[in-house]
Amino acid sequence: MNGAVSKEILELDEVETREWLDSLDYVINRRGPERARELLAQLGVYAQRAGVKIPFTANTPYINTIPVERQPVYPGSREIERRIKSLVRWNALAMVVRANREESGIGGHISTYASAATLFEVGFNHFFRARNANHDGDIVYFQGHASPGVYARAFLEGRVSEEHLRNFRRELRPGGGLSSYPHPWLMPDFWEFPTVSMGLSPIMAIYQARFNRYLEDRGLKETNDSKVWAFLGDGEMDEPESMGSITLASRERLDNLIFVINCNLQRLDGPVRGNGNIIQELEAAFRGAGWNVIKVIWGSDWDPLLAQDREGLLVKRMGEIVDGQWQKYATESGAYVREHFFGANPRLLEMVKGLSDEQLKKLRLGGHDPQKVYAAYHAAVRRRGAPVVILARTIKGYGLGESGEGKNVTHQQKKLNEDELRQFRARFGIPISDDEIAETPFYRPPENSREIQYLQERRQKLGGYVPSRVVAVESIRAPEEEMFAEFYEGTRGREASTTMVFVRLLAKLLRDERLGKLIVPIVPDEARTFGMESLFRQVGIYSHAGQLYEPVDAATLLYYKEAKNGQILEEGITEAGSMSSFIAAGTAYATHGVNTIPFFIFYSMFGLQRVGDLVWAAGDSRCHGFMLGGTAGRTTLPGEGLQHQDGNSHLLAYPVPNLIAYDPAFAFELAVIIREGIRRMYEKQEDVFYYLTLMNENYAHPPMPEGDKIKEGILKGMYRFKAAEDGRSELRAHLFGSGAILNEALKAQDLLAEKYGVAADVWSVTSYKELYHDGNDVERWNMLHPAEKPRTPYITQCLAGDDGVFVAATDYVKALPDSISQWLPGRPGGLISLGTDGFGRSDNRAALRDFFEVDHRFISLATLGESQIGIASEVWSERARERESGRAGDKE
Ligand SMILES: Cc1ncc(C[n+]2csc(CCOP(=O)(O)OP(=O)(O)O)c2C)c(N)n1
Ligand SMILES: [Mg+2]
Repeated sequence: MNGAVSKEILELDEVETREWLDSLDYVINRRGPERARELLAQLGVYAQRAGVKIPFTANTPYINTIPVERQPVYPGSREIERRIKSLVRWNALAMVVRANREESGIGGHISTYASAATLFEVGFNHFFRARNANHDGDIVYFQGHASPGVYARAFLEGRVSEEHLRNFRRELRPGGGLSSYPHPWLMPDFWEFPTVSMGLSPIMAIYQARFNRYLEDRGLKETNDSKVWAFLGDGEMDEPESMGSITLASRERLDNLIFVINCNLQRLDGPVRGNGNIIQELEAAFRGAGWNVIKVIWGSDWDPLLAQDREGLLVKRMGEIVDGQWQKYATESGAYVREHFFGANPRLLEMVKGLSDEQLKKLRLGGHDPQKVYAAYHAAVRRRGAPVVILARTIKGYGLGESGEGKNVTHQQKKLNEDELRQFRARFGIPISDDEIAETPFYRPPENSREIQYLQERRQKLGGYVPSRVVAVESIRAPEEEMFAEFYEGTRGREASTTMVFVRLLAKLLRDERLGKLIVPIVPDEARTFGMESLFRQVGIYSHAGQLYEPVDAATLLYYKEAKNGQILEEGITEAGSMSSFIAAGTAYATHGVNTIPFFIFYSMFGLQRVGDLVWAAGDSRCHGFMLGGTAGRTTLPGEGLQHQDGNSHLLAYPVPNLIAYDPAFAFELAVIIREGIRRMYEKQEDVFYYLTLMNENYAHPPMPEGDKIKEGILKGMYRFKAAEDGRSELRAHLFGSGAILNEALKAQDLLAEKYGVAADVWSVTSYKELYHDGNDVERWNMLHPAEKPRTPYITQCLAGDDGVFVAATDYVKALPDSISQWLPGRPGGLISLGTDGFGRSDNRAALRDFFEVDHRFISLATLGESQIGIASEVWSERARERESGRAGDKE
């Protein structure tokens, strides 16, 4: 009985559904889709009022966004492009297989490019424009693990030799090789952007697209027509950096930005979302964030089936399957797909009854169908008002058949046996004979072949080769010395922090006629912390929209001024985003031929420690510019405590090879360093960048000491700031101080002289890192030139002839001064280092310097202890009293 009723209801449902759909068809045909949309929206409101709960969904059905009828005609020769793509596939595979055959464990990836080939090739043949004299070109971030495909194409283009291919991942071989992944540092004429650390390329691409706008809005460069493409993995989207800034892109209406996410549903270990659906998940997130989403799920083979699917049964079935199951279908036979996918409903089975199992197995996915990919790119470059993300479904290891297609292990697949190679060759029609196959030779058709001619002609039409990194920029002269004169003179007794000095210097640079417009101040919501709010008014905060509101502080002098030609990038609370802007601005000399000079100022603890991998990418990118760690120093920043007090960043600067780090104490040091930085990076075009720490402790800044070696000393890492007054004393000491702690060394100098008759010289150590590298370079040279007169490290030269006690005090960890102790004259290892190892505390400066034992008393104590003269007891008894009263706490 029940069954009969439900059957009736089912029939009724069907009739009703058909009536509604017919009505909708009528509206679409007579009045167009716009009217249909209005009606649907009104229906939604009406239903909600009537108490019908409409579930929120940001998703569209699991089908292509662009319907067949809207596909543009494919402009090229599909047949030749397929041949070219097959050759790229073969050479990419061959380079990895050969590299691993020769050197097991050398690595490389086959399956990522195998899934991305069509996505790349359609771009290369039809979209990616190169930068040349007439056009700024497009900016393309290639998925790092797909590099073999990019190299293989460059081989066909004749830009990379066979020897290079043979030396993939063997860069140190004679003749050179190819770097594993995109690294501008290693291949500066080829790669533009390092992308292999997952998540960095999406965030860098977003801020790059925004920076293009900034250049345009500020009249520095016309970039409007150029697009930023980022090719990303679906697994990669789990990195917080990948999606963390997507609302910036939509808020800023970055319609110059296109993400192409290669949704092969797999990452390294297995499925990205075995029990879910990554494409639908990403669609919802990106649509919710205001992006245009174009899904490219099904290839043309599915079009006739979908055309028959009037009731939406097939679409419904497509939407039911989770990704782990899709992956299973991809590895199974056509019979399995028929039984398990179409078999869910007799009408679906009916739909495919004319297709053989073989045909079912070969139903192509959207990301492997040039027609579908072309349609998506064609739409993407034309969309206005919002960024576009293309979600392209592919199969990981496509074409590898039994040896890896869709398998969980495919990411790691690096070797193929002869049989597997033969199958691959046959599938893609590579003209390599059975005799040769075991050798896995590279294959490039003759220059006059249709393939090579077609490919060259396409690239010519698009302005040249991509990727290619071309530096075509005029160098700029460093600012004149006069500009810095006031800083060389000191503050004449007035107390100021190095942060205040820096802001004054920056304001002055911004006013400079020649350089001012090139300066890009970047700040993650800390401008007031650093006293930079005066710059808001002076140069404005960049906003593409201008200022659409009356600022609450409009009546004040320093109001919050946003402007379309504003200069400051006020990024909000995102050090990662700010660092990405820094990279975009600091590499604009290469990307755009514009010498922008970024000054990125941030809470120093949230710099190298927080976004260290982006700093590494900046180094690899040959980025120029100044990073400024504000509120630096573990004991100089009072009150803030454990999370904020930075005693680490200078140590973290050590490993970044081209990052030059300074911890300046005085205005003149800062000025000398910044001038030299501009000279080296923008006049000499050296590929280095700078990290300077700035403090918030106020003190008077002395004038620069007399002497022609002072500037050189500041830059090389140390100079004698104040010699002992009593040069005749037998008790000699050398106190090294840096940053704000230099003042403690100066106080100790007085204390030691007055109370204990010790004559101590005070040295300002502006950079342990510079000293360390100099020492190492010299040691290495000496090792390699045993027969020649040994060279002497700069620090040893500085201290030549000096003896006595050496004590270093720093607001950073002791490892910094320890790193140079081996080069002290006559006393290898004889340096006593005082530093701030351990977690910070919230208290005032005096208490913190006592707690970390870096103040003038401890500097004196260390000196005297070494000189076998004991005031130790005095300091210690004071300490003991405090301990008893419970103040001093634990000392890590
Ligand atoms: C930050 C970071 N973590 C881990 C890796 C190691 N890794 C390289 S590729 C990969 C999987 C990539 O999966 P997906 O993004 O889906 O790309 P696919 O190869 O599937 O196209 C992993 C984990 C990396 N390169 N970077
Ligand atoms: Mg993947």
